[in-house]
Amino acid sequence: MTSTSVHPDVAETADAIATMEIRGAAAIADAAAGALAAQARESDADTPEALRAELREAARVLYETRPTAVSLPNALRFVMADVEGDDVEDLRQSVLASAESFQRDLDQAQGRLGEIGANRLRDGDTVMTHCHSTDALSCVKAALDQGKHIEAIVKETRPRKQGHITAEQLREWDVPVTLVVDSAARRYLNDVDHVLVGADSIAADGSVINKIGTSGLAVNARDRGTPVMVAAQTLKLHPDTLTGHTVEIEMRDETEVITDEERAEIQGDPDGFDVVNPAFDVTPPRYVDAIVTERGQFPPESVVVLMRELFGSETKRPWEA
Ligand code: RUB
Repeated sequence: MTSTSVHPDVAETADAIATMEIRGAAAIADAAAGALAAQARESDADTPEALRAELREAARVLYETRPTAVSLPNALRFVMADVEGDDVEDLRQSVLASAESFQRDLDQAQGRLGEIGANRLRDGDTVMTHCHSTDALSCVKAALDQGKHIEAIVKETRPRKQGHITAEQLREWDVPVTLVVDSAARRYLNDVDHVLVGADSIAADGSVINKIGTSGLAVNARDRGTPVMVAAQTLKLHPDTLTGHTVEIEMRDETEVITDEERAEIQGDPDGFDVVNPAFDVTPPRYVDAIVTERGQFPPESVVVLMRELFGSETKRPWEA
């Protein structure tokens, strides 16, 4: 079976994830679960085996879109973990129920995480954010709902400027926002009470993989004595790191950094330069004060315990035959 045999909704979702129309680890997980449900709902497979093969192929197409956010393979694992059915209709219903329950849990986990994270934020605090994380913003929202006044210094987050999405969301909630370019962050760290970021993946040693620039921000924050809080649902725990695997850092196209005209000029120059565009970086656990999940707040070094409890020692790869 080729990728063209997946349902158009799956192909569309995969394309939207790859091009970052759908972006952010939680949104990617939600979309992947929805796409598996679409494959099951719309399939005209006539045997459970045929439907399983289609689902595997759909999962593979989704899996191959972006490599760093573990929420994507974790979503595929969760949705396909216990699906069963002796006939096509039973199997279809099982996938639909599983995807729905995953999406519901995702939403509830973010709500719970927000309430826990909000306990770290005091009335009158200012947070500094990086990129756009719905998990991080759920902490601010819960603090606002508790009646706290929160302000934000929002890093623009080059090259794709996802900080603007954060700024817009916070303004919608009437949070006073100051937008700064990334290189201005250190200058304003003394004015903030917390650095608040999300995560695409968390490794077994407590390292946090998040949007490029997070690690520099965390190192600067440690230097200034500003606590770094990472808001990340347990879906962001990367089970493969339990067995020594590292998290792949996505390298994106140089066109996110320089224009075609700029590239054309460089190409005419024999001493022209290369452009690299890593989308994420790794913040070692010693720069992180707390990882806030829906299961509570953890020092980064102890997430390994939670990871073992939730994933065990063996992880499945349902996108493989
Ligand atoms: C987004 C990013 C976010 C995490 C967490 O990167 O790094 O901080 O994904 O987001 P990109 P959330 O824009 O490249 O996907 O908390 O919403 O899951």
